[in-house]
Amino acid sequence: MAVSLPYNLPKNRLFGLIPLLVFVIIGCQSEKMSENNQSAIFPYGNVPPDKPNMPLSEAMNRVYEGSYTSKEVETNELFSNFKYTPLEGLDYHDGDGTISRRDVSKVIFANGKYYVWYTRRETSTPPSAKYGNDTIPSRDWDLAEIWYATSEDGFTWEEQGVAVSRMEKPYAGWRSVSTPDILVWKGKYYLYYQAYLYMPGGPGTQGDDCPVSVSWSDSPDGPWTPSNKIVVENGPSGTWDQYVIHDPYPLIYQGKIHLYYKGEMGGDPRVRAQGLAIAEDPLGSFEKHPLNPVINSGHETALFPFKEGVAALVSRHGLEHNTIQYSPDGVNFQVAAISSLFPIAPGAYVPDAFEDTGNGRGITWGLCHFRNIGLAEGKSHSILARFECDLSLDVHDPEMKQSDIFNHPDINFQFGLSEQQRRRIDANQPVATIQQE
Ligand code: AAL
Repeated sequence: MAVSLPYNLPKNRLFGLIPLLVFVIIGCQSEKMSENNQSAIFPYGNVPPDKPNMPLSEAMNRVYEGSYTSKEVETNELFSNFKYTPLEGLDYHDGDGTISRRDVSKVIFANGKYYVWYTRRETSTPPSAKYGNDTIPSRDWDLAEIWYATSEDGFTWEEQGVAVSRMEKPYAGWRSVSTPDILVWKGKYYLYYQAYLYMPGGPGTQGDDCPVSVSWSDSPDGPWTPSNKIVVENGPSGTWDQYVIHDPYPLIYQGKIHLYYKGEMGGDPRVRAQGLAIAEDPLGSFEKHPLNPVINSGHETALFPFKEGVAALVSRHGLEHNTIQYSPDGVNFQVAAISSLFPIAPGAYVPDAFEDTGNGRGITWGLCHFRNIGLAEGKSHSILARFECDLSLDVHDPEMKQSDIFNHPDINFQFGLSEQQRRRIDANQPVATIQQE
């Protein structure tokens, strides 16, 4: 509002103008305030592509300044829900707990078919943490071997036999070999795995300490030559990965072998995080990244090249469980999406896992496991399944981008209150004392 004052008026007449001036000043201010109010209200419609020129809440600021790859979940290339299909072709002795398959590797395509490697336990009894001995497995992955299966369509799988057997004593892996993952490097195949030595009662009962070893072959069908070498060492005493190096997961990135792994930082319940070790030779030496841990959460973490960086499915544990993360450099990960019903121990089909193109295309399916099946009846074992997702730059599947998933109420009721919780509520105790199991 433009105002011009009558400068040539006598002083006494100026006093008479004061009410007018007050009116004009208030008018100016309220006009200014109403301009601000209008621009301070966030607009209706799709989230504006450009950051609005107005004060934003922290939440709305994150949409623009945060680590999401898109401003809406439906167009976020690193958001997906997950869909599951049972596999055809694998036998489980009617689920009596004497045969178990779990912890698949990445899926690769070779010789016109898909290949996957996994932990396979076939024992005369199901696992028993209490009675584990030379023939009774203490855990589902005790007294196990690494087997493989092939498939033409990824739904029906034919088990081909053992790839890596338990090692001769005293080599690491004589007690059990488990949790493999595959690397293809300069025309040769390398299987990395957890190689268990002796542990009173067997693996898993007093921590789960197992060095990472590797076997190699000229063909995905073997035969596999064990290196009988520990390629990723536990950290020195007092450091975060001093006891546990699990789930070795190799990718080729920036010309080098990037092997991600899970370590356990201690705590009760244990804090899991992911580390990175880099090598130029598949048999080592692997150098741990100085910024380890590079992911602060997760359990069996699947990673894949994405755009110029690396993406990760981070599930099960930690502050950032059930997130999909992205790092532009393979090291500095940030949350790119939050999802639910994550595959457990996913081994994705990662077509460009070893291509090092600098333009990773993402993933659309893989295998995973369901564990503790039959536990209540003393028949504990794991089974493999297939998952689908759309974390690919080349696929656009709107059904995979729905975030509002409706489960049957039975699924929620399965996660009902424990007896202890119910007693607490009935007794109207104001503060919960929940013991970790
Ligand atoms: C898994 C993996 C490792 C653990 C155990 C077997 O799912 O994290 O392999 O040692 O559980």
